[in-house]
Amino acid sequence: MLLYLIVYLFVLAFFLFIALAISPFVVAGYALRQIWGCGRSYLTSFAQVLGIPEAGTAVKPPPPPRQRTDDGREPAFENYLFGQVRRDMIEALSRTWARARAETAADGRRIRYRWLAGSWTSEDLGSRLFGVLLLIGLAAGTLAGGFLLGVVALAQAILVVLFAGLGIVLILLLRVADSALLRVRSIRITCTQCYRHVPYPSYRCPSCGTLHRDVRPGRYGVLRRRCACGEESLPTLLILGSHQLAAFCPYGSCGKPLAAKTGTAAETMLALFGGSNVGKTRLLAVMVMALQAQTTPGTTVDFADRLTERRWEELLPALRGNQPPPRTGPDKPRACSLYLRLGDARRQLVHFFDTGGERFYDPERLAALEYFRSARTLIFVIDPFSIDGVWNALPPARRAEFSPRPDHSPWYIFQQLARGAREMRADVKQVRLAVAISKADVLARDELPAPAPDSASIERWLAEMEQDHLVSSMRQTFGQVRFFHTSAVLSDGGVSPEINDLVSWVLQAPPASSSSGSEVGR
Ligand SMILES: Nc1nc2c(ncn2[C@@H]2O[C@H](COP(=O)(O)OP(=O)(O)OP(=O)(O)O)[C@@H](O)[C@H]2O)c(=O)[nH]1
Ligand SMILES: [Mg+2]
Ligand SMILES: [Zn+2]
Ligand SMILES: [Zn+2]
Repeated sequence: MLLYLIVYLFVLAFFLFIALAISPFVVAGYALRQIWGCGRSYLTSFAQVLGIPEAGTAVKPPPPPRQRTDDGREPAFENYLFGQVRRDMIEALSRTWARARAETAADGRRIRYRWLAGSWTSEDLGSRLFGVLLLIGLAAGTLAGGFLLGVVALAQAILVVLFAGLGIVLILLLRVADSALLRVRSIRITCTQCYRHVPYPSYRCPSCGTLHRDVRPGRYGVLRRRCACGEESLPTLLILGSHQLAAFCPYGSCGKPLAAKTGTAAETMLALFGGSNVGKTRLLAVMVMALQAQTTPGTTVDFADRLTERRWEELLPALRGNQPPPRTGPDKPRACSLYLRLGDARRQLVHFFDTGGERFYDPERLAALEYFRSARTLIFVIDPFSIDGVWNALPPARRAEFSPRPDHSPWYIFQQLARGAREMRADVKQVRLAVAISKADVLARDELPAPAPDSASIERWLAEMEQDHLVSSMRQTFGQVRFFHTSAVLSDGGVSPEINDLVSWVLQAPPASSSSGSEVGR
């Protein structure tokens, strides 16, 4: 009897020992299975979110707006790192969570059904205990799996943040490099319609024509951005080639086209002023002709936009036939813009501003000509017939030919502008003034009082014509003043030499060599 008891106890101890010895393995084994399950859920969820293996399961990015919205969203897809990655991660984690929860609940149910259902009698005790071990394994595995998933997700998030940080650094570097390059090349873009400084042009998508207000690197892309139409990816900076796209003024109230290839050349603004009918438009036209006729090797002259080209085509017949050009309207003018490369000098974009003379009679309307804020050189055109000494020397019978005589004196116009310029800018002394006494050919032909062609003689002549107050006011107001006596009619189809001097001086270019008249004005 005692022997039986001893054997029984011994066997019991043995089985208990075995059970105790294997139970950690059972728990660990089941826990590992659960961890593996969690990992698999995570991987499949992530693959699904990215559209693997079936594209249909991917998380679609929200469609970008087709126009820029009021809150500043651009019609472009967000860069993956700055939008979609966050959505993908959140979606993958929530899908993993749902999947793991469902699988764990099913496993728990299966264990309870298979091993724990029914009574806890002594002969079922082994399987009941086994079921309990499995449940412990499931719980431990779920905890460990959850913890590991948390660690992985955190690592992933940190990686994304790191990459996004790297992206942001790259974005900043690119922007700085682009701005620095513009600065080094003295490129400052100005709208030729609203005259405001353009920090960066807006561009239209070449495929769908949608306007991208601000293409610079950012959340829509670092080097390029994808337009909302999906058809086109646009470069994000001038250094990356955005100058090949059609550029527009970024101000909502303007939005007019900018010159082609804006941002590739330094810009010079030249503004003409003077009363009506004094010869501003004609002078501007012959200046362009003089530029076109330059034969210095390497010189190129190109119209910078369609509008300038069209206006030139309209003006050309009147010029060639020495007919009066159409009166310039009183509206705020849009610049005539030319790309110039003069000899081996750097290519530059020159904007000429010419407005109808009556605009200068009224200080308020003059103040709207904000290009005087940024123009470095002004050209003041004086009609010699507005000077009494010349007009009175003209035989009365011939006066009708030159009527209407300008109704405002050069002094009046100059005072309007000088006051306006002083109000508009602090650095008037930095501004250079070219004074052009126009219609030199008429004075010569009619043997009227006329100056010798050099600047000093013209200045003296103006003093003789009782304009000394005008001359000294010019000298006091502006940093540099130079006088020209110009004829803006073509002789033998060519421009007269003093126009070349004027052009060289206003563009601060070396004296030009030009071809014979026959090539002019093409
Ligand atoms: N003979 C001669 N005529 C000139 C010269 N310059 C201008 N004209 C004539 O003067 C008139 C006025 O010239 P525009 O160039 O239209 O004058 P504007 O200053 O632009 O005039 P608005 O646009 O009305 O302000 C036209 O009949 C021109 O042909 C010149 O150098 N010689
Ligand atoms: Mg005009
Ligand atoms: Zn503008
Ligand atoms: Zn597009």
